[in-house]
Amino acid sequence: TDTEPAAPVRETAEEIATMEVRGAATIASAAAEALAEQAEAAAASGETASDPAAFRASMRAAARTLRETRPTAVSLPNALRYVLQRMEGQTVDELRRSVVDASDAFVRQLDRAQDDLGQVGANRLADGDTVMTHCHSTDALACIEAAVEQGKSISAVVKETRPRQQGHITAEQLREAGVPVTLIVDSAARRYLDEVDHVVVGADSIAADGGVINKIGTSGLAVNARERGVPIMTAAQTIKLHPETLTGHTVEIEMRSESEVIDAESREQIGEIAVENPAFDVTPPRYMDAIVTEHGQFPPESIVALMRELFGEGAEEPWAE
Ligand code: RUB
Repeated sequence: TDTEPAAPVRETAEEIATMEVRGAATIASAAAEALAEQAEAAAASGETASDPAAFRASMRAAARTLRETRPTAVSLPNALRYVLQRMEGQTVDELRRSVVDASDAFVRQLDRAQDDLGQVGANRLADGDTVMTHCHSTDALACIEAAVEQGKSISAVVKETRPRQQGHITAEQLREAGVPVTLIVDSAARRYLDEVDHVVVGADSIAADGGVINKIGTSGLAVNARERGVPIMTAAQTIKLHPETLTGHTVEIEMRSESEVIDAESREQIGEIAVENPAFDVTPPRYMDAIVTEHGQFPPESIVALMRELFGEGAEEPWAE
């Protein structure tokens, strides 16, 4: 059909769904880039090339395809909203230009925000500190890498992060940044908290009450860190702020396949059991010391003011049919 998204959009959607492209910020920039590719393809093909309404419809359809890939990281709909709200023009060429420009601006802004929040997060870390990480977050890594660039010597205890082992990516990138890394299984985290000065995690979404939605296991880590007196920060640029939570909506937690938890043979042998695989959890604001953004650091309870300022006009869905 004429609203079937172009091949690059379908490929990006597939890569997000299969987690070849993963992490909230990376998903957001891939989605924005896919919309630019859709605009180029639609401006060059068939009915959409000469019909502004058909072009707009094809952009909305592409955004819906991208939106449906994974539910939890709000950076994805925030990216789609950013680009589609800036789509304007009378002709297809004007529309195409506006989408490509908005996509470029979004990706530039994302990179700049990550650099800026890295500086803020780095100021929380002192020379000689050991940090503990969970999952793989480019925003969290930006803080640690900025601290290293400031000349601070930082070591890391990296949780492997079952079931997908994103900790391996974190371990490799920290090693490349010159940070000595100790990799541990998730269940060893509490034992190692005694040797740690800060816990640094990322976020997929931040709710209006300051709740931090991040990789499953973050909330347990936060509770343990509090009990041990270790400060925990979440590094999250403001595209992680979830506008719908301003009006009482909750953040959907993605449930992934049981095959990530147990192989078919073991499951068969155990017999009739249930297996569940939630990909994210919610850390209540009282267990989080600071949310580090490109606008500075905030106590979780005060993040709602920033959310109102940046997303106050609400969460419209410009991709709706
Ligand atoms: C990734 C994850 C990351 C956040 C933040 O989960 O929980 O901590 O997305 O990442 P998954 P970033 O691997 O399931 O996508 O700071 O890079 O946006």
